[in-house]
Formats: sequence, C-alpha cells, structure tokens
Amino acid sequence: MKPLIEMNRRRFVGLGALAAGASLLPSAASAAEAPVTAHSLADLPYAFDALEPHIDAKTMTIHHGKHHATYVAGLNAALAKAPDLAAQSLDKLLANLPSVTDETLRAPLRNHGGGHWNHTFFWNTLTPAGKGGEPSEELAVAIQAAFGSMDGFKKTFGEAAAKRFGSGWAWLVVDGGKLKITSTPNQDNPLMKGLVPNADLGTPLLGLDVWEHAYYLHYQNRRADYISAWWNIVNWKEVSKRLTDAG
Ligand code: MN3
Repeated sequence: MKPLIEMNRRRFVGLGALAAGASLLPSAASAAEAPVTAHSLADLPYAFDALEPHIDAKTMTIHHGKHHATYVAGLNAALAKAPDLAAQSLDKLLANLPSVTDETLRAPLRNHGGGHWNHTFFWNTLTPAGKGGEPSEELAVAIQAAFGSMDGFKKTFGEAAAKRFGSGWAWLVVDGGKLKITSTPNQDNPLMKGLVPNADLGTPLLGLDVWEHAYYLHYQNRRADYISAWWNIVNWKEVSKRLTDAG
C-alpha cells in the first residue's frame, strides 16, 4: 500500500523553517543537529459543511481542527524524542510499533500516530453526498464474494461499528485478496500488527470513526443513525482505488 501520509509531511532543515515550526519541536538545538520530520494537519479535501446534513459543519470543524490537530501535535511531540523513528513513514512506524520497547514512547506513538493516520484516512474516505460514485466492479465482486450482497456487507459493517464498545473504529480490510470486516478500540488500526488482539488485520479500505466526538453534537446517543447516514457520504471511487492499489 502507498504511504497515506507522505504528502502531509514537511521537513524542517533551515533556521527559517525552524522558526515556522518551532512550536512542534523540542528545542532549536536538537533540531539543528539533524533534520526533523514533522507531520502536519492537511486541509480537508472539501468544505466543513460539505457533508451536511449527514455530518454537520460544527462537528467537522471541531473534529478536524481540534481532535485531529491534537493527534498531529502529540505525534510530533513523541517523535521529537525519537528522531530515528521520525524518518519513517507513518505507515511503517505503525506497523513496527511492537519493536518500540519503551512503553512511554510507544503509547503516544500508538494513540497519536494512530489518530493522525486514521483521521487522514477518514477524511479521504468521505465526499459530499451524490459525489462518491459506486463501488468498482472489482470491489463489487469482492463484496459479493465475502458478504453475499452490498446490503449484507452494510449490515455486517454497521453491526461492527454499533457493537464497538466505547471509542474506536470499524474497518473494511483486504487480506490476501479477501475482504474482512473488523473493529479496533481507541485509535488502533489494522496496520498495527502484533498490538491489536482479536482484530482481523490487513490493508484498510474503509474506516468509520465511532468515537462520540465524530457524531455527538448532531446525533447525541444515536450512533445507529450516524452509521446509517454515513453511507450517503462514502467516497466509493477512493475505496475502490485503495483495493486496486492493495494489489
Ligand atoms: Mn475522530
């Protein structure tokens, strides 16, 4: 799979760049010793109100500008203490988390790195209603093979999202050419091999954020209504492309 986050990364090398990125860095001295790679928050690929009425503008504004931004800042703060890891793509970093033995480092990388990856993936999974197209033939055939029908797929995926206790995500992944539905707690995701128990891991194609911050302002406790509305804004062109890219 192509690294998702590469396009969002900036490399701070000179003193001028240091000034611009100073708040992300532990100190000018350590950044001057070696180039420090910092992750940044990309703009949404659509306006904050573009997903209405299914996801409201205020939820999108806070979700992106506060929640996602916090994950980016937390990831950069953790990587500032581990410059050897900062050189890796985020995809690789998450896949290699079990090799990070210092739990005080691994926990923020897992929570904030997962949060950054998951939200970037989530924004790109969505598009204004009516613009997402249909699943490609390749994806439609794979859904039929794994779940019997599109309705069967949506039912099983919706159940995984509804049953995730507390905060977490539901996922459609491809693993060895086969589609599977799984869910993860917190900001874990299917890239975190060796860390997530009871999860079917693979290459993520579709992910649904079921943290209350994703829906509570509009839907309050009605997570099921959020899940069913969410299907209206899935970007099937992007999901289909991810299946093709997964090879
Ligand atoms: Mn979220």
